[in-house]
Amino acid sequence: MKTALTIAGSDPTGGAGLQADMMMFKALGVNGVSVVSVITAQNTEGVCDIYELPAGALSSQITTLLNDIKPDALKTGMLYTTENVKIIAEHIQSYSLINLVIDPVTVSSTGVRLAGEGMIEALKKYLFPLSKVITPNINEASILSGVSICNDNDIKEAAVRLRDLGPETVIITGGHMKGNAVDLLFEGEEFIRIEKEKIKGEFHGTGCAFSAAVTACLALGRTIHESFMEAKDIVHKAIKSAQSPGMGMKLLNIK
Ligand code: PXL
Repeated sequence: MKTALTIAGSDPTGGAGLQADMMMFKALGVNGVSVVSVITAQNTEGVCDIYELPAGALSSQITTLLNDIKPDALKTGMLYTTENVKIIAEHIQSYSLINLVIDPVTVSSTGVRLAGEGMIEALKKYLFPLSKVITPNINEASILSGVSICNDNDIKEAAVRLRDLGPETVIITGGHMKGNAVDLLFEGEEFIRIEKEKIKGEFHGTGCAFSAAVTACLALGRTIHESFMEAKDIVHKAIKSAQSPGMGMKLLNIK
């Protein structure tokens, strides 16, 4: 069985973060392993508190796990601190990990900042050059590239700029744009675009689910194009059958 690793924040609702990633790995038939990078206190109405881990806790979790299990692919989610970014980059290099998917989490669905001081710059400098794919949404792509995104051409411009920072592939997910949900994949030559009808509602964890699905597919040995299509499809289905366990946003029904 193939193994995928997530290094991400804990979300007690299970709608996002490492809990959602593990569900997606399972749904795609991949053995999931997880390392927690930061702890959030939240419910479906929003993020209340963010707690950093004690010094050494991230590094210890990664080395202990990797001394035993070598993942076929891995993803990063909410990392929050510059220090976390640097630790992860060091371990990816020292353990020669491949198939790194970066979900550059910066803001929650309810608008709370999920990136501490300097984290975004560190992500670009230390992790992007090691990655196979980065999967920003429109807001994240705009923050990371400096391009203010209003139309399809702006998305392409952002993708080109982001790829110049080192990732092999850039996938910008467009579910947060007005109109249909348009996702764009850029590997350096042509732009590949998938458009799907947008489903009405406020959903939590779509970015986590998408990047986890891409990671699982890469672990299974699929190409980046196949992973993109399959991830888009499974997330679309999970959004269509989303549930409301609480009083706030809907959570995806990953299966
Ligand atoms: O959806 C982004 C995200 C990722 N990871 C964690 C989160 C959130 C949003 O709230 O809490 C842990």
